[in-house]
Amino acid sequence: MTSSLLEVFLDLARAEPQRPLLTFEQESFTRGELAQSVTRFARGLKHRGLQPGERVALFQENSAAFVIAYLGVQAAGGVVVLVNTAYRQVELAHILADAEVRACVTGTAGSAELVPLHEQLPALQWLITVEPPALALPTSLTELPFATLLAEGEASQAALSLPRAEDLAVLGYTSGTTGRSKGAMLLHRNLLANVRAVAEAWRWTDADRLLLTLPLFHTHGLMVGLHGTLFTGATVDLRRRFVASEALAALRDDARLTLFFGVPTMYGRLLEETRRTGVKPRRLRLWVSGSAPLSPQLCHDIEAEFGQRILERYGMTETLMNTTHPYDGERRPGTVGFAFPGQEARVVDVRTRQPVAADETGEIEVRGPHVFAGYWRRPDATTESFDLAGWFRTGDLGAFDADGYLRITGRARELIISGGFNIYPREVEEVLASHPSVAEVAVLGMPDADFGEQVVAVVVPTAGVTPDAAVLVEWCRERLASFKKPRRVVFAQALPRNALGKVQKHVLRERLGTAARGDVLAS
Ligand code: MCA
Ligand code: AMP
Repeated sequence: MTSSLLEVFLDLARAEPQRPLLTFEQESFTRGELAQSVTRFARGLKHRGLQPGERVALFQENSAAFVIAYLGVQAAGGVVVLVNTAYRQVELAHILADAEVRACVTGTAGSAELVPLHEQLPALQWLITVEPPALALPTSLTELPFATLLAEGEASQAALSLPRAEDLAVLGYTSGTTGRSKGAMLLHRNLLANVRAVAEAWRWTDADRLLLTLPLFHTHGLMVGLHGTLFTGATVDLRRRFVASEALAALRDDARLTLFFGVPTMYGRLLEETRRTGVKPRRLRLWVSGSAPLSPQLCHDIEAEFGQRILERYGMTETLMNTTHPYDGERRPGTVGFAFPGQEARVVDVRTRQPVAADETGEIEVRGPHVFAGYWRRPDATTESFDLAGWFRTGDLGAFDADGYLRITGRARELIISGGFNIYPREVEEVLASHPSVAEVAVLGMPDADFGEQVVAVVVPTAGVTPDAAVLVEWCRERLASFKKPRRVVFAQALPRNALGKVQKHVLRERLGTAARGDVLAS
């Protein structure tokens, strides 16, 4: 029996090595060429002494090297740690220390962030560089240029064994319900089960070609886009990043493309670009949206302009893809459809934890072979997230309609989703609270036309100090990923609190809704 996606890919490569697989900028790889690079990378790691189960972080933009390293680490028996390239000191130090990564694959910009953190990362031994590092490395860190590692792997005869289904494949960091971000432990069998379900539901075959502009460091781009391609033997046009004009040009010109996956912000920008330029995409077999709610309005506008309806699906780092619109049946806007084949989804009352009737709102729970094995070194958080029957509590609120379509209505946890990136208010609050001019702060998400939601900070200044909003934004940008910085800072004399002293964000939200930019909120 096949135990991993890696195994499926290597089998397909062995069966038909000449078939094209991936293009990225000037590079192109057949299945056989990619498999060969993956094997070399894995042997290089083994030759250097990577042990089974050791963690290797990928802190890198989309590239062919990313794909090679991702599969190569798994082929060497290692565990991949995914890191958003926008992350700065606070996120990086936490994730790389928590995962105790031994190696990190990165480029010039990444090394500039990482090298100053080396004292906080005693387990980090190798920087596997796809470009020259920006700074001289301390003696504790060894540079291994990517090409050197491949050459060492080519010369090495190190034995490789295929991962077992129960082996850990990936740590995907997510903040879950509270506190510091946690590593979701995804096993090889989780990855395989989910990609199988996705391929079946969306009729993905080796005749498909995907335009992939999503970042590979998150679930959507990697575990849907890349995994589906590898699993089905299809092809992918991988881009470094999403640029609406470039994506639209490809969607107009390349008749081989059959699939496009995006977050709603990307669809909003494609629509804007089409309206601005008159350029329309060709018909595709399938357009998919996920990672954040797709408004029915945007869904209808896209259909009016492109002549096709988007299929929406719902997923999470911990569970990969959970539910999807039907491929053939009605793709009902404002809903995320039904559980993928072989998986379950239900809605329960948040107090009794019993399933609720249609049209009643509760917490969404999911169960099945796609659900992760727990949080890395956080048995407490793992226990809290599952019930005894194995249902995983997603922290999302929803309801089934009378026809069984799931509608996501809100979130039980505090989470802002901006352009498909997740932002936990507490992380931004902690950074702002560490600024001397801030006495108290509350961070919340407010509607935004482009990103869906935007980060807004309500700040109570330290007595006698007049803080500068721009300085506070810069303070965040230096410490956190830039997409987490507040788009708006509002000053207040006090924060509304309930009898237990908890900040009442819903009250703030109402006040912010009516306040103009630059207003000082009344307390
Ligand atoms: C970039 N910026 C943002 C965002 N992206 N601000 C708020 N929200 C964002 N999402 C800011 C940057 O910090 C920067 O600010 C400025 O915009 C320009 O940066 P740039 O990188 O050029 O931005 P962009 O190219 O316009 O990016 C927009 C984007 C990108 C293409 C929509 O955000 C993106 O790729 N989103 C996809 C995220 C994704 O893949 N999510 C899936 C997660 P400054 O200049 O001030 O520094 S997986 C998931 O959620 C689950 C499992 C699921 O169901 O899929
Ligand atoms: P993450 O765990 O960081 O990958 O983010 C997962 C979260 O994104 C989910 O828990 C949902 O809140 C949200 N999400 C993903 N897909 C959708 C969707 N189609 N509609 C609404 N929210 C979504």
